Amino acid sequence: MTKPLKTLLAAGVAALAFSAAAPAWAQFQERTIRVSNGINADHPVGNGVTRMNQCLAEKSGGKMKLQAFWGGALGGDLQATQSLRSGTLEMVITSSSPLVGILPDLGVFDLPFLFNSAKEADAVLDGEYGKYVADKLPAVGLVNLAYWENGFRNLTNSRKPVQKLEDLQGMKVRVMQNNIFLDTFRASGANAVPMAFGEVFTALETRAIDGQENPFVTIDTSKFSEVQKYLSVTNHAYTPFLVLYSKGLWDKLSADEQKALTDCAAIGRDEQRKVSRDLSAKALENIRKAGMQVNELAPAEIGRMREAVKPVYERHAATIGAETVTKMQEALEKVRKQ
Ligand code: TF8
Repeated sequence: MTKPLKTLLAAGVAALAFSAAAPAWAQFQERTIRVSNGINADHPVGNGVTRMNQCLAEKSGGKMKLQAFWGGALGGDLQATQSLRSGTLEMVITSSSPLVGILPDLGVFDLPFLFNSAKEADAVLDGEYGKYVADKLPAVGLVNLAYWENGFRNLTNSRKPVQKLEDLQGMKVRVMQNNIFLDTFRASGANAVPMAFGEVFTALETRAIDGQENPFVTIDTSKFSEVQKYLSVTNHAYTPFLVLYSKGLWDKLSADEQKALTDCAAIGRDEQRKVSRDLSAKALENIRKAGMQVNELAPAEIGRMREAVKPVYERHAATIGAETVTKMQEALEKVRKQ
């Protein structure tokens, strides 16, 4: 090959490479996307955000960045979500439960003992049903990028081990600001007190309340073991995290930017769930080491609890939306057959 031809070819290759890369990145602007979190940075959500950030850097040529805020620094779950709706904040990673006032259909995830396993939850949330619920969010000013994991919830308190339904009698248990959780705990005989997550530690410390319920990892990373003595493994509900974007601000993004965010939220999700599940046993160990007394419940006692809260399904079907509940039941049946 002659020298000029070689140079010409090299230039051609470079131009091709440039033309392949440039239009893609040209669709991205320099953006710092603020993400609000109610939990602390050492929660598996931190791993998910880091992974999502790496992915965004690759796809946007370093132009799009997530800037995470932890421990409710930008407000609690509900408050931060309202900021998304008014377009003053880009993102929040929040439990769906405090948002039922915004979209009642989200209450479907709060029904007690709904999912039997993480596998079931993944299949329903990542499948058609998850999309069916997510498709309702733009109408209320929100876009859900993915479902991440908070996890199966368990009960802690400062009074006694909860071994059976009767032990809950009169116990002052904080619940999320959510009518289904409120009803579930009332139906179990507890004195349920709705409260924002940010106030829980102090309320436990001052003994304004006796207990609360959250997944192991959240109990551990929120240091509830410093102010709680007993942990009872109830697995009474599974809460997903929604990875939400402000609809108003979403509409200002290019199609490529939107796609990068959606794709990277799914990649972040896989990492987040993996870490959440790997860490769950470790979190329980930490809780024990911190001096909490842990008890499992006899299957028969869990059965009695399930029975006691069954009417909650009936009572809330209308507020959640009959179709949303029926479709969930169908989705679960399908998953359970597989
Ligand atoms: C709750 C939730 C919260 C999470 C966290 C703020 O009990 O489980 O812990 O939504 O991200 O309020």
